[in-house]
Amino acid sequence: LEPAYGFMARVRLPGGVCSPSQWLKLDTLARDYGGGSLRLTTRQTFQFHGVLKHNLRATLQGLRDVLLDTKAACGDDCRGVMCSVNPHLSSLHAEVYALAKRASDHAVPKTGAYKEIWYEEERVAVAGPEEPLYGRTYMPRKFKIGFVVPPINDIDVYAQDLGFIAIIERKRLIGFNIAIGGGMGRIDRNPNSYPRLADVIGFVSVDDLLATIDAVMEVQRDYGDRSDRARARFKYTIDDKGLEWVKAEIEVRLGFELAPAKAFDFASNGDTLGWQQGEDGLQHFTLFIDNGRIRNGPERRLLDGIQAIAHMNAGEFRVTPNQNLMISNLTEQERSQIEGLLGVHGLSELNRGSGLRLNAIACVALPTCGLAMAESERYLPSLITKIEEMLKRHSLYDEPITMRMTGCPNGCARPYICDIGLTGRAPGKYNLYLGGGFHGQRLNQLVLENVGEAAILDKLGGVLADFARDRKRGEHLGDFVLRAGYLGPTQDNSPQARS
Ligand code: SRM
Ligand code: SF4
Repeated sequence: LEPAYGFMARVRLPGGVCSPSQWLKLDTLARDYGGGSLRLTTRQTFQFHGVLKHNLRATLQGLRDVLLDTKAACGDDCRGVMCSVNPHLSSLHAEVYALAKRASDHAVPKTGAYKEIWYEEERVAVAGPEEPLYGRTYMPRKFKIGFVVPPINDIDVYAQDLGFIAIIERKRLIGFNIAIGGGMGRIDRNPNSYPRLADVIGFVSVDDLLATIDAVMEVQRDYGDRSDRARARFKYTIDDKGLEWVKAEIEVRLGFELAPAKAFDFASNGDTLGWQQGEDGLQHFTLFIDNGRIRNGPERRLLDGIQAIAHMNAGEFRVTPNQNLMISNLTEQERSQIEGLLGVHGLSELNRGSGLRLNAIACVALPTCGLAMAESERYLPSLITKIEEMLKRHSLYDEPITMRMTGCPNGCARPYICDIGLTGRAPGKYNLYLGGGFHGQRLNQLVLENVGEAAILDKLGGVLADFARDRKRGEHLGDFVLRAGYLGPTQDNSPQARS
């Protein structure tokens, strides 16, 4: 007799887009095999937790039935490709999304092993190498690609191994600035590991997109450190070899020099909640989902409510990089119907939190993550309730403040690029980081190490009081903290920060 092994299954969903019928299948699989819970992730996809080993095939075959799979959702390969969800620029978003999907299909491993194992299909002989990009050894470690459409840096492009920043001229997509070497993971008290923001190294036209992906991934494939897993991410290859060296190597493989990067501007990295109208007149609704967890609870039946909306078979579902859900491309009539369903299921009030809560995200952590050292998803909402009391006192309740919590320093909720970052050290103990850039352009810095809730609230209480009193008009908390001199010399060990 074997123990009842439970697994996490993560879906591959480029850009976070799925149809209502795909949603209904995901909903059914969550109810049948995932303990009635669907988890939206920070890379715009779904996770099922606690899938028993004997249900894994049925789960993956269920996904196959609606043209979804879990390929490259984990592993040393190109992970889920992210894409901005800006509904105002409907046609541009559609164009960039189509390219993100192409990029994902291009970079996904081609092995037939997945079909043999999970779909029980016969092995098929292939002409030529089975994995032209990955070879026999794949990448040294995971590799993450994302596409962003300014001005909203919702995907946190500076946290990607390879980020593409859409450049729009006269309302046309002309190409992408390339950002390389972002990453969050660090190991506490190990100066050899650090979060790093991606560097923008140039511009490529749309036609050169796939070749650029190949060239950048090949450089990391060939030069990434395979002897030390902790140093195997692309950010370290860049710092070890030098940015100029890596750029030159990419250009050699491309066969041309990259054009200089073009100007662009970001304004935020959060989601705009509620209804928005796209340039094509269609309606889009973004619903706040607390830390991405969708299930039926005593307070509200979230899974049932969204299932009812999916049954309308209208529009499209989009998982946002902030673990929220957008239902997009709706007519006025569909909007009214959805408003009715949101009301019936008590979902409209989800979007009515403080500016802090609506801009907060937490990683899964306990009880399912084997690497967690402290609570995150289950703890952040109650911590926010306590901070909200201070926000009310200082008339900051509606102020958009980005806060991100993780149960360990790996950084799955990208906690090093927000106003208030907390990373778990031990049960009930966290590192507190402040001073990050509101649109993901600057890393925050360590201000308290390995402390409990009382110390966190005490520190934040002082900072928020000063912020309310002394901030400049429109100034974000991270910028204020930096200007007001709360931060000492940078604690960030990356050569980027030291320079
Ligand atoms: Fe992550 C490992 C959850 C986004 C950095 N991450 C894990 C594992 C699989 C734990 C494990 O290896 O045993 C977690 C599963 C927990 C669970 O119970 O479900 C996990 N990561 C998540 C998710 C679900 C967090 C969330 O609450 O949404 C995100 C799923 C993304 C997806 O759909 O693919 C998630 N992880 C990220 C991000 C954010 C991003 O990519 O934008 C990062 C930081 C960016 C980066 O990669 O640098 C991230 N996860 C890590 C790391 C540290 C990597 C490193 O370079 O050191 C690990 C640990 C590892 O790889 O060894 C990790
Ligand atoms: Fe697990 Fe750490 Fe990632 Fe949170 S940050 S999901 S605790 S690996």
